[in-house]
Amino acid sequence: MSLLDRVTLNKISIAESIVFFTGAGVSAESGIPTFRGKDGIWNKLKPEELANFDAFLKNPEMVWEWYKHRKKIVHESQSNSAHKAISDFQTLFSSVTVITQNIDNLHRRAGSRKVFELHGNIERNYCIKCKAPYNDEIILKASAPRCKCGGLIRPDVVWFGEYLPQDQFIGGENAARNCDVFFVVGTSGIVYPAASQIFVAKDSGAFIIEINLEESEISRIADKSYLGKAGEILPQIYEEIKMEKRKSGSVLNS
Ligand code: BV8
Ligand code: ZN
Repeated sequence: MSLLDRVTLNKISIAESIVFFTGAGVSAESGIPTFRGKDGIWNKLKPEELANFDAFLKNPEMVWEWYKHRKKIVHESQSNSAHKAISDFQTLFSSVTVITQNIDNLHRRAGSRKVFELHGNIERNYCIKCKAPYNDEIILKASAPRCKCGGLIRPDVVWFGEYLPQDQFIGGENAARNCDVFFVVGTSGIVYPAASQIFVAKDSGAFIIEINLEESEISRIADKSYLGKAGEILPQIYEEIKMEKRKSGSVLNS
């Protein structure tokens, strides 16, 4: 029983450029907890208390405890079938871009080559004073690791009230402005300015396809919504598009 109706199948098959805009839901099946929703991590902890710079300065040990816990989860996790299907789209289309709000690096680990990380990457750290980069080695040795210059080291993620990395944001926005099909996968769509890129795609005429367990802030502007697990829906969409492109003789390389 095919998942894609004729219109959606055509829209995707003839597309030149595809973008996948992802949130925590795309990594849920890798065992990485989402933020909101019934078992979200932010039900227990308040983001303001942890994912912000003032909280970090006030209590670096507590914030580091949370991030070390999350680093461990990410380190032990694998990319899942949703990340893999997104990577496999690169064999069907010459232009596939991922714009992710996630900090878990799982898209790259699954083979996606063009990834814009709007909220940073938990596998990187830097000194707040001299910006020197640090890998996790020093992090694991201290409750509030410090740089040689004496500055506190922090995770390279974007906290509330902080600007997003300009190069990543502009890269994502350009991709959103110039794509034919824009998938929105596993995001509640409430965090800005990241979520604004969905509206950039919409206003630029892209066909918006949402994949989520439930309705979200984005559902009202989606041209098509698929309710269910990204790890089940995306591989099925990939297979149906691959078949369609094989029929029309336009598969890049499999
Ligand atoms: C900014 C950090 C400019 C790393 C995150 C008051 C004060 C200050 C700022 C604000 C304010 N009010 C509003 C703002 C702006 C604020 C904001 O948008 N707040 C929201 C909460 C209202 N934004 C900011 O502060 C941004 N910066 O504005 O700077 C500025 C500068 C100076 C002064 C003022 C302004 C920075 C935002 C980045 C914050 N950092 N994380 C970390 O520790 O992780 S946010 C956090 O939310 C994550 O990055 C996450 O990616 C992001 C979005 O969440 P989602 O990915 O959507 O995850 P969520 O759990 O919400 O949803 C998961 C979805 O998946 C659900 O819909 C679920 O149904 C679905 N799902 C689950 N399983 C599956 C699934 N779908 C499919 N398959 C499944 N299996
Ligand atoms: Zn330093």
